[in-house]
Amino acid sequence: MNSNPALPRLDRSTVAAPKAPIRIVHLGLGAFHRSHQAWYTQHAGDSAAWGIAAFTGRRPDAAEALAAQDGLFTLVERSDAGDSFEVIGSIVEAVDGADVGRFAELVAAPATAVITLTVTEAAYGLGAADLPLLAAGGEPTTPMGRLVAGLAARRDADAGPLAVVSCDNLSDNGAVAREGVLSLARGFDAELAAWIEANVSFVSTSVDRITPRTTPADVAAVSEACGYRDSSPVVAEPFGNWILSGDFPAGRPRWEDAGAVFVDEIEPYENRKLWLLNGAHSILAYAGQVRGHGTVAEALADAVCLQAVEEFWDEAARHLEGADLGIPEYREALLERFGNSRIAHHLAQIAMDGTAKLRMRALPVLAAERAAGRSGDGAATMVAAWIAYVSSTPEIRDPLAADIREALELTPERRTGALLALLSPELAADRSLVARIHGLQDRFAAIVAH
Ligand code: CS2
Repeated sequence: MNSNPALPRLDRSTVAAPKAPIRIVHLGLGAFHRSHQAWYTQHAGDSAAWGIAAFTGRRPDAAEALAAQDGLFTLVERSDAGDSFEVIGSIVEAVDGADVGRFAELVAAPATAVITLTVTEAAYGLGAADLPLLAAGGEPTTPMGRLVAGLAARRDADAGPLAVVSCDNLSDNGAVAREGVLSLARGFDAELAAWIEANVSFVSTSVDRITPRTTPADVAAVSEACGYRDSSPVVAEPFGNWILSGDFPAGRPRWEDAGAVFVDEIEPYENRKLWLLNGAHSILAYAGQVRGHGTVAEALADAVCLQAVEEFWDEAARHLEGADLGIPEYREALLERFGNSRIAHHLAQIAMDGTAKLRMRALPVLAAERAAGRSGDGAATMVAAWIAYVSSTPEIRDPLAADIREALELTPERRTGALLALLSPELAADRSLVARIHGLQDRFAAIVAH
């Protein structure tokens, strides 16, 4: 233990309040939840009243490691100027997501007012796999299935309305969550679906904080600086942003004290974040790896990748009007955030689940540009970079990995059309667009020597 009062300790004496009562249930306990929603909850003025019970998605590991530390972990804010450390105590219970019984019990508790989700873009469409299990009264295995099981328990307990808050990078994520839940509920219990429609508020949010996966070096850095061993620290950039739109019928923490912004009309903010930040990330992830880079900062330092990003931003910016969005300043800030070379944000992490991500990040801009009679080459280049990447990478992690592998068996010309069809059958039917995207792949063919 350190004796320096400026440094935190990994115990609850560090985090002002004792354990808060559980009023938030989270699904998808990972690094981003901990650097974002857990941080905002800790910094809300009424944080003493809002504890989080966080459930993992696929594996128990993260819950076990965190539970062994009483839910506490160190948040390392990493900038060019150095690291700062804070112990976060807002997670008061960390549970294996497979424990659907505990999840349903907490969702059904009258004190629970909010369910937050970080389940990945791809997960919202995968709930149907749980339909037979739900219909037979079994334990669901997908995030949407588990959410529906939890809401069914709340209905049975007559515990009243609450808010479901999606924190995944999808446009109109509240509506997507609503559709994912309702389509599943309708499949086996029409009354449950009606109860959800009447009682559950689906809040849309735009979330932002660059949070790479924790590495052993991060664990060592915390132990060296703070003098204790934390198995589960999280490293994030200093910047954070949270924009929310929707109702909280059973209340919520005062997240605005921590800088969260509540708006009536979320779409312009959402598009700004999804297109400019996440879109650029995807270009860098695919083009950058094809050209031999490993991290965001390295790819950004390559003029070929940077130019592709700037071209896409120019296109996207034409469709980001209507609110005071400060696009030039936003772009400037992004270049600085991406250039933070002390944050090793690995391109391989961003590259995952490309089919789900590109639908949000490239296709709306591509469609809007083409509808305006322009080429859409900036957005098409993102798709071309993805095709170049999947064509040259042996192991693709994607919900449509099997279809991607099948398309890769085709001749290069037909392959482009088949891969584009996985993103949008409509765009794939446009033969001139397919030809154009095919040609754009050469842009990244040159592998830079390192
Ligand atoms: C990234 C995001 O992995 C990805 O797809 O683009 O996780 C990104 O880092 C966050 O949205 C930043 O807020």
